[in-house]
Amino acid sequence: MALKCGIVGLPNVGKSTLFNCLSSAKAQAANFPFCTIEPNLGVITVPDERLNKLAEIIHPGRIVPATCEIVDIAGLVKGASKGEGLGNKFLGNIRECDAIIHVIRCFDDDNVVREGGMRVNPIEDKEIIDTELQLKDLETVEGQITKTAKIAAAGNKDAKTLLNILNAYKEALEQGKNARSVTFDSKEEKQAAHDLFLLTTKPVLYVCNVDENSAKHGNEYSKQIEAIAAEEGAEAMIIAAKTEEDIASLESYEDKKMFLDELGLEESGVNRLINKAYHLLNLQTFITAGEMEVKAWTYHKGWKAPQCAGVIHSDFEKGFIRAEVIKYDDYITYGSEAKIREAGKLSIEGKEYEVQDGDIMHFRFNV
Ligand SMILES: Nc1nc2c(ncn2[C@@H]2O[C@H](COP(=O)(O)OP(=O)(O)O)[C@@H](O)[C@H]2O)c(=O)[nH]1
Ligand SMILES: [Mg+2]
Repeated sequence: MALKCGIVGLPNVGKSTLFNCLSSAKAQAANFPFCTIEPNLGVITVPDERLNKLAEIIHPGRIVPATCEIVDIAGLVKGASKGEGLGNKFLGNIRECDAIIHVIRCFDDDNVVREGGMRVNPIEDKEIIDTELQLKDLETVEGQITKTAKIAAAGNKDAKTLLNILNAYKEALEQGKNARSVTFDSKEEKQAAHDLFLLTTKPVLYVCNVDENSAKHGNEYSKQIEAIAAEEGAEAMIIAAKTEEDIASLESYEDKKMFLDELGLEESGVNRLINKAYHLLNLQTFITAGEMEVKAWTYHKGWKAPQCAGVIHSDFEKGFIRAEVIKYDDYITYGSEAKIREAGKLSIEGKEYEVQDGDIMHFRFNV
């Protein structure tokens, strides 16, 4: 279940700079090098200190972190939904993503032109992008309404449910709201809504790209975005992309650390961003640990043991018998599986066990 995030935003806001600084994160995660699949598509590892700590105890053959695909989606400009700029090419790119990283310019720099040559205006920038995505969704929704209305009129129950969903979305989109502002209660409605693959239902993370001096606390521009994100119930974060790009290009860990310290940051923006994306998507990590490898697996918060077993292999889910679970903290405290067993800290869990972030899992199954 590789997570895929798409970076969107107006031209010259720092999308490619952010993409580059994510890609230079390869130095931090040398065991799974960043690879550029296409010029605008890269795979990065999800930073997770726990894997390294476990490896210090277990000395496995290798460490396998979770990965995340990042796409730098260019071409979104005013009028894009009607074919301006690169036109609709970007839409397919966004549709394939699990989450949207919306980069917004929150820095002044006369050398970097803003569209139309106007003053920096983050709220307006955000609205331009939101509007293009909403218009595209409105087009999709209206098309579906025409089709669905006929089937619903013939008495089809599923079509009636879908029609209600579509009308709710239409109303919100016409008011300039994102489709994600509409929520549904039942499982059936949620599924039907998801199957529409609308652009503005995808979870979004607003990234305020600030100047170096604002790297820690942000600035007036980023405060505006944070306020509006809070209203929407969306997440926002501050990053100084250009500075982070410089940091990421440094060779040694010590140099990076020093640079971050100077900025008053504890963690690089890349790490914060990936962790935010995980949080946004309700994703968590369980770990398998053995002599061969210590490996991170991604699952959805709330999943039970058999479903998580299925992430490793479908046979594990089908033939699930039980799971042996060790808490990460216990592993670190006791320092070996034998000692954990002795202390009675290894628990045997059944089908109903809800896996917790950081659980070290061993599945028993038969096929
Ligand atoms: N001063 C300043 N310039 C930046 C910052 N981020 C990006 N830039 C510059 O803005 C220009 C456009 O950035 P780019 O990442 O290519 O934008 P994109 O069109 O959104 O991909 C480049 O010259 C960057 O060096 C920043 O935080 N501060
Ligand atoms: Mg670019």
